[in-house]
Amino acid sequence: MAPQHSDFVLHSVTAACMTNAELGLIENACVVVRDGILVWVGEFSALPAKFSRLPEICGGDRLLTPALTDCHTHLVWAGSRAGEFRQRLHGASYQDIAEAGGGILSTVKATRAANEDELFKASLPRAKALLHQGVAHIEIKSGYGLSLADEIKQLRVARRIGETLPLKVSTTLLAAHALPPEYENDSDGYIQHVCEQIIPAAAAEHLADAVDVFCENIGFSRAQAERVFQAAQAHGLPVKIHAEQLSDQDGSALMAEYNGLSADHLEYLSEQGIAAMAKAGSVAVLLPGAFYFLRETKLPPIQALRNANVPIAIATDANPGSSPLVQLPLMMHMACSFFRLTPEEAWLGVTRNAALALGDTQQGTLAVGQRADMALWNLTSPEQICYEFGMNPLEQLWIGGTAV
Ligand code: DI6
Ligand code: FE
Repeated sequence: MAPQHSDFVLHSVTAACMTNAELGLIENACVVVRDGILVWVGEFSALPAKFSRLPEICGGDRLLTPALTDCHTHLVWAGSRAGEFRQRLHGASYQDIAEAGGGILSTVKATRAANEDELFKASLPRAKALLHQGVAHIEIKSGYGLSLADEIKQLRVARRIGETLPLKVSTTLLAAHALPPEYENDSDGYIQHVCEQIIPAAAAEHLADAVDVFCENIGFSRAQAERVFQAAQAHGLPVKIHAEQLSDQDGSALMAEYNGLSADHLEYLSEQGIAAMAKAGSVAVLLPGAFYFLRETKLPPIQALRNANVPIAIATDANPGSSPLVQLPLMMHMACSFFRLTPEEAWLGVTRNAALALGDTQQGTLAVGQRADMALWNLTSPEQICYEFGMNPLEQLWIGGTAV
């Protein structure tokens, strides 16, 4: 069924178009939507007469922005790790828990045990929560299946979320997230399985829009990540990387060599990694929720990223182990308070730069030709969303010109 959109003029808004570092603000602005696309953006007083017969919507002098994008989530999973959180607060270490079969592998066990419907039912509310905050585009990674059938199952559930809700879902194959028990002491054997079986299967079924690797001393090595990238490239899939989260493995520079979309986390990113990312035009995705939940103290190199003009995005990293949350505006607040991003950087990080991190050039700004994914906020100024948290200031969301 073709989506129903109406053509309309939305006026009496302050538009933050995200077209420059000052957010491209236009007072007394007006946008025109036709067939789900923005066909005019500017001051209401300059609206061409040819649009004057379209139905009008009054924005009540509210703030209008592009809809938000959450460009890094692992929101399809089963089970709960709340018990592990409790154990940690009673003195157990992360290591004790992992050795007792907990940690990522406990989520893998629960995710494998769930059938597709159960997994869908457990995950849908997380995506809905983001939608209700003004998010129109979500990336969802696999990585809790770690077998051919279970990775495919996770990706199918991610696609189904995109078919069920009005938002757009980009899927990422993260089979190289952790070592499954079947391959204990044989990480090269597992990487071979990922490259020769899982990536080709996901590509053949069009279930993955990108491929990701957890490159870390507790994950996979740089050399193993490169093998995964080569397989991804052979199947025409763009790459991204979880890198420099706990240590510097030079994973970001490797991703840049493969012209990847983004490197994510980045607390331990080096000057060399930053230079490589700048040259490739890749996005630096910051995940303040994981920084907070893991009680990390090392800050990502924000000023060096700024100096090198690397685009910065912000995402939730929604996952049961290191960032159990689905609140993108809260991540804007944390990016400002922990990382000292400016409110302008935080806004660009969940709109234009987040879309860029997903290779989506049709969304992320208010400009002619862009998809009419827009959010109207009960805010008097853009920085308010970074300052005050806990309220939901969303007044209205449109996705592809359709009110949601
Ligand atoms: N980095 C993380 O912080 C999460 N995954 C990753 O690659 C942790 C995922 C989990 O603990 O379930
Ligand atoms: Fe992650």
